[in-house]
Amino acid sequence: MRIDRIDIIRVNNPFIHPFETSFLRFVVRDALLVKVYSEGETGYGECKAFHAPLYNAEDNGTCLHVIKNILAPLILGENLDGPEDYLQRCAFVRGNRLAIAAIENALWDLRVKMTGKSLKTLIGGTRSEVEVGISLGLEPTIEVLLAKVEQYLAQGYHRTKIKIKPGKDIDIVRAIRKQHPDITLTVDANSAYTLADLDLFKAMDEFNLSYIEQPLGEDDIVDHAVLQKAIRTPICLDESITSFDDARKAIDLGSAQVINIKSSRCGGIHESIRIHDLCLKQNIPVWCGGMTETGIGRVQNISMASLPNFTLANDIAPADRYFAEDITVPLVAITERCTLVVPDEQNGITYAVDEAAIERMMVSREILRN
Ligand code: OSB
Ligand code: MG
Repeated sequence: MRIDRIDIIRVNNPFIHPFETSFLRFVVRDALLVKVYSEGETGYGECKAFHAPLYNAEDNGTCLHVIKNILAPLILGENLDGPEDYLQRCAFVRGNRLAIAAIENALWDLRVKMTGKSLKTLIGGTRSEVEVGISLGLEPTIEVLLAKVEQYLAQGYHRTKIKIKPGKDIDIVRAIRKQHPDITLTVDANSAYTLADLDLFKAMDEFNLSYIEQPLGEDDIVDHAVLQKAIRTPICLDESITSFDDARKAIDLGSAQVINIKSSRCGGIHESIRIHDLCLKQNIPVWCGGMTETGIGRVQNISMASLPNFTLANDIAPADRYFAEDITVPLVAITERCTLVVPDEQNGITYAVDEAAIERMMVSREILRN
């Protein structure tokens, strides 16, 4: 595939209801999309960074720079074999995996267009449907959060995950468990704690959580291993896993019993498949995490989660969970079983990008040619 042009499109999409995590209360999704043009076809990828470096070290500003000035020049005007060839060309780049993944994801989309095969088929997915869990943000009161828990349980969500932060943690878990003794319940701290909070996590063992997601430092696997040895509840790593090697080391150290795979955080679909395969071999179940992405990232996540070891419910929200508008046709929607159907050749499901919706949400567009 000859790479003729790359557009970097910045869009803003307001949240219907603010989504609050330990690091930020989101009111608008500020996102970068990458559109790669090749031989009359186009492929889209989404960069999952935020407006500021709050989740990991990258943000939309750094990603825009890295994509425009470092990564795009490596492939513009070049004859590329595909995502793997691109990854080899950018192997010298340290970190910046959200930026790397944005183009990589677009190249997978191009391969889908050029081969006529679904992403599921190209990566060896085996599931026809994937289960969806809900990720609930922090709310002003426990009562408001309990009402949200009820609302999504009524819709059949397969797992309830709640965001926690210091001071808003064990009381919330206790209140939810009191009302719902048997639901699949997890918490996500987004790195808000340290080993000084060991007693808090020991106390959480009582509540039979399926896992505690990323309690400690965003780049840590050593303290997580100490914590995991001290508690019964499995730890799930999110932020800390940015590569196959991270996953290998974390598993060897005993830092986690579950891994959340986000293809963006790990530098793309190719690296995520390697992590998936490693986890399958090592009996570490995985699930697909979300970044409140637009439909472009959401649809790729569905295909990713069709791999066999994605045995836990995924954070792949339907479009209307966060937004009044999204940028795919059709919009991503859950079935009555609270699953998402994986696009493949048999079911004939495909998602097109809604260019008009992108135009409406667009803040800026950079056009790159060689
Ligand atoms: O840690 O999983 C996370 C959203 C933004 C950034 C980080 C995370 C999240 C979520 C929501 O938990 C996942 C989603 O529904 O997209
Ligand atoms: Mg998380």
